[in-house]
Amino acid sequence: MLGYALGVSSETPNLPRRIAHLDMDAFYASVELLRYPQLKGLPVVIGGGRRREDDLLARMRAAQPDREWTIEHLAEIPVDMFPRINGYTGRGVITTATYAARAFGVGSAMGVMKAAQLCPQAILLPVDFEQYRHYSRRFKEMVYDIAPLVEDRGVDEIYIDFTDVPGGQRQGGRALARLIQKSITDATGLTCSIGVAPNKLLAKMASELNKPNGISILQAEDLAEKIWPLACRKINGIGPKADAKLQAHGIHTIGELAAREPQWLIEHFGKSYGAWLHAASHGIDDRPLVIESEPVSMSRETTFEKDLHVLHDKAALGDIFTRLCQQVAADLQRKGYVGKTIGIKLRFDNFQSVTRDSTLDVYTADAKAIRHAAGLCLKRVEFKRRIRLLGVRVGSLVRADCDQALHPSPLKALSSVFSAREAQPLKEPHHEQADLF
Ligand code: TTP
Ligand code: MG
Ligand code: MG
Repeated sequence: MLGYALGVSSETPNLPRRIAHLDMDAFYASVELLRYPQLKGLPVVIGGGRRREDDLLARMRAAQPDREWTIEHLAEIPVDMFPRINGYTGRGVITTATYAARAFGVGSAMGVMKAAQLCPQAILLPVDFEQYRHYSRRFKEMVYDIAPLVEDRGVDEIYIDFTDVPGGQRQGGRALARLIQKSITDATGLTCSIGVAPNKLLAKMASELNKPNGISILQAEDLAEKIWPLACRKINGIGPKADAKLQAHGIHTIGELAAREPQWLIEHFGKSYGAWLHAASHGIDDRPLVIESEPVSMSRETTFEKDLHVLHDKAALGDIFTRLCQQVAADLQRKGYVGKTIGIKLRFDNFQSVTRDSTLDVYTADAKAIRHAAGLCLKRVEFKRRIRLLGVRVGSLVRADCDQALHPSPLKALSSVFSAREAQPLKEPHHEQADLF
């Protein structure tokens, strides 16, 4: 993984800096509702233990033994079969709650038993970190594809530099924020809230102003109206201790903090923290985005309107395959990346998926080189069924202008882009078929 911090990330100095903060809504709970859509709108809390998928299904099999209950039937489990929080006795803590549960005062970091007192009818689901990580990756990928300068802030939030992205300045960033929200919802079924502001500090506050599924646009001149009435704790960096001390001095809101002389703040809170409190309360923050993880891969895929046959539809498949390679190459070139792991993905009509990849000796963003390497990968697949989906991926990305990409080691430079590592042998060779597209 590459890591470097960009300075002030705008490359065009005359465009005002626009930074977005995106945070997923009730993240763990919303992911759970994707598999249990029948719980939408109900108070649900997540916590109390690790997931044991089969518990619920086992209950269903016992309750209704005359029909099949598998992982595909999760959405059909009746609501009253779900465990309620009121039977819970333990020291577990809630990770999050749906907005319906929050209406009862239930929230993150609360003991499950305390939550049970506030909202005994709430449904209690265990955590499934693997699933949350999966959706975390998915939503971040959607954003990278639209706006590549992203600072990862953990499982459900990121900062995004809107400054130079098309639409990033329009209506203060609202147009781009809408597009990102829609792309994430279309791809995952999840909603998020986005704040767009001149810097990270204000963007983070803005993203909370309109939750869930909201967009807040903040300009420097909105400070007095929208930020100063908020409690000091809303500033990311004012913790409970500092807040208690501020309160003791009669400072409750950010506006009251902003009204204090910087010298007074320095005397009471120290040189560095005092000066920072003053700057923060005036909405000043020029921290750059820390781009910790560059996109590691770019891909294009397509699901066919009808499943295609490797022989009967070979011309169509060949055309689509070439076009996907051209699209990925264009994406790489547009975003300034080159990669050297070329992969393919296929999904068959029974929904079984296969992937194959191979690593080139040199980095590339060239459509023909990608097509060639991807074609070799295809030869390693057995085609026993019709194809439903085809995808091409380029991974191991680096920036096209970095040393690695520009100056491959002399030995490796001798070998051509086309010397893709030899395909692993097939159990049953199907070369003729694969050669067809
Ligand atoms: P948050 O973004 O703080 O909360 P949220 O996404 O659940 O709700 P909101 O709509 O207000 O953003 O945290 C993201 C996830 O991190 C959350 O779904 C569960 C987990 N988490 C914990 O496990 N413990 C905690 O104390 C908090 C705050 C979050
Ligand atoms: Mg969240
Ligand atoms: Mg969050």
